[in-house]
Amino acid sequence: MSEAIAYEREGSIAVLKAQNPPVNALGVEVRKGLLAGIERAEQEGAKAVLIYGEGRTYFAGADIREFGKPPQEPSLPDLCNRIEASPLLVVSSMHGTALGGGLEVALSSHYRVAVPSAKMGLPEVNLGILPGAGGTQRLPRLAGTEVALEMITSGRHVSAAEALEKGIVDRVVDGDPREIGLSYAGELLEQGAARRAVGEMPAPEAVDFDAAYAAVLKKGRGQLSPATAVRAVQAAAEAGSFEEGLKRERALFMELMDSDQRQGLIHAFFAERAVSKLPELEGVSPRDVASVGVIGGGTMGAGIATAVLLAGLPVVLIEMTEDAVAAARGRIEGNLRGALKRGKISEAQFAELTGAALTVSTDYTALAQVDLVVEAVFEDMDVKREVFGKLDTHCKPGAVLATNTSYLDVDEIAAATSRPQDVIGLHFFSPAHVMKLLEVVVAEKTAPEVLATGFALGKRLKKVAVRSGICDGFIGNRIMNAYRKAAEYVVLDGASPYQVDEVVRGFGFPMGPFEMGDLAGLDINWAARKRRAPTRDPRERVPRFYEMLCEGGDFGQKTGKGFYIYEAGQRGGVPNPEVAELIARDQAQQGVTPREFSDAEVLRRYMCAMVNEAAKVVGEGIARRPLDVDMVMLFGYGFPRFWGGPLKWADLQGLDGILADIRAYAAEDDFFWQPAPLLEQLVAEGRRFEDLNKAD
Ligand code: T1G
Repeated sequence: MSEAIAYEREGSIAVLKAQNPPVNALGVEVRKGLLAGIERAEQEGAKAVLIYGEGRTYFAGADIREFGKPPQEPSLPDLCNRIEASPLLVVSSMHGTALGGGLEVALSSHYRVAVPSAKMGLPEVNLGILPGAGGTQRLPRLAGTEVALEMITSGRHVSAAEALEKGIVDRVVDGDPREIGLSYAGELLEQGAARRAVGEMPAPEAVDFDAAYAAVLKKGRGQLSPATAVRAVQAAAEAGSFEEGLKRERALFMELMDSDQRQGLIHAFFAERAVSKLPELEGVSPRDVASVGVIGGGTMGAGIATAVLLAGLPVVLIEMTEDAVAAARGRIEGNLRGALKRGKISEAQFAELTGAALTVSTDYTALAQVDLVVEAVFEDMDVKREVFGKLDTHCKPGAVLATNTSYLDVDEIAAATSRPQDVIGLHFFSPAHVMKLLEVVVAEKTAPEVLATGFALGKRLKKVAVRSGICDGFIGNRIMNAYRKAAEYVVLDGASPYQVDEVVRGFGFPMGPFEMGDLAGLDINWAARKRRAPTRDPRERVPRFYEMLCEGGDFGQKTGKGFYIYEAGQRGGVPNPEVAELIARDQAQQGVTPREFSDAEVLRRYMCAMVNEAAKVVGEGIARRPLDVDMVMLFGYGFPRFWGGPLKWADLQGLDGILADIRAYAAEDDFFWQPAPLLEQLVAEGRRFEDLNKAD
């Protein structure tokens, strides 16, 4: 018997206990152990088999780390079929998260019991695949086609109560998984209950699978796995037999397993968990944070305060005037009312969070006891340095002083205090109580435990915290400026901004750069462009149609007009015809002869600019690893998760092709298109960004 599965006998019941921490993933040793356990129980004349997991959970799925490696027997589909075919009564007792192959093992069991806190689901689509061990054939037989389609295409984890109501589990009982499993199996034996093989149940009802496929494909914005999973469930209803359905499931599973999107999504799964693992934080304990101060109650300050309150920490927010105090409290209450409406908090919690947990004041002495402060005032160096001077005066020794600046030099801000070692950048993204990304910006003198405190707060706020060094725009905004420039250059040279937006949406982004500009407010970027103008390199091409639009007072959605025109009550905008005139005037003034751009070339230039700047950010050590950039772009800039991020995408495309294109573009503009030294090095050494992720 393998170590991963322990075999015990409780009377006529053989007990197979999974012991493969942390999540009892169904790796080869677990599979071997389960198969050997079933066979031994049959040989020993047991009457029933109980399968359960030791530790925090029942099987949380196949072992994702085995993907892409040579397959090892027994395969999970074969194991599930073997469990189902056993002449003994097989009972699964579930706790924690019974997911993917884990739920498939339970579905191949003859009876299922779960503790009330258990969650279960088939989330394989989130990894770019589909349930490949019978889940697409057994779940619809047990719960019906519609339920199976919804659970499999969404990857949603359902509660034990919902699973009971849908017939996925037979019983929900509180207690220890082993004990409730044994008593249920014992009861079934006493009743002489028959084996119930889900695979032998009638085929599920057919539905309009083409309509389901089209709807799921549209919702996926280019992700293939959910739509492909519809075809697998369709086979359950239409393949004519369970075995034929399994064959169809297998073929579709292998198709997705060989896809780039599978690689992108698996990369995202592990990268999301790796970003907070930094060598410099090993053995470093964060400072305790039991209360947080926020300076500034505008959209960002109020969003940050809301995120902190929702994480269960009291907030002291400071504003300049009583009117501003009232406005800030209003914004926070508005955010929390939204959470109440979405059922995230109860009425009682709303009262608590807007009551005792929240102090809004003009008096900095109210910050005397807080453990960490986040400054979120106007993006101006003098204003920020003045605030940090006050924080230095009023905050207790050891308090962490954080700035939410999105561009300014954190070292210069820290120098406004007597304790630069306690200063760090915590760059939230708007709306701060919704967006998952948090750039943790390390200044020259930031102490290791202050960095650790930034990451600990990020975890407490359920953010994806990514370490960033200091440069203009840190990781995300710096890269965004590059691909936004590339977008403006193709427009100046002849493409339409609406073609660019459509192409970028087609790639999987929720919005194109010009739509995004209109949403964020064109005046924000205009201010940054004006700030940079005095120090801009004269060799840099500068499209002026953007400025022309802003000079006309058109800032996008907030003024009802920008690159698009927004009618009140209408979702989205329609192209603003004045924009074409501004572009034509800009082309004439700059002596540009416009030309046609194919969608493919528009996308290639956009992505090459993103990858090139990202490679510079990694090469300069601003981002520690390529995966850090990928996570910033996924969680802060809408980069489609199924590509894994710009540098994973680049690896999948082939770096030599990307470098060759950048060099070709440099023939037109060798200032913007300067190949990143890291990209040239990797191509020269025949390596990929992935190799640098592993190096750390
Ligand atoms: N395989 C390998 N490692 C896994 C794993 C898995 N399935 N699930 C988690 N881990 C690791 C994870 O990397 C981390 O490692 C540690 O466990 C704790 O995880 C045929 C083929 C279970 C809800 O998609 O959703 O079955 O970072 O930090 O927040 O149909 O992990 O500590 O080194 O996430 O409490 C389907 C994936 C697989 C579930 C726990 N299953 N896992 O969340 O902890 S495909 C899934 C999760 C499949 C079959 C197909 C979550 C969790 P480390 P964690 P958590």
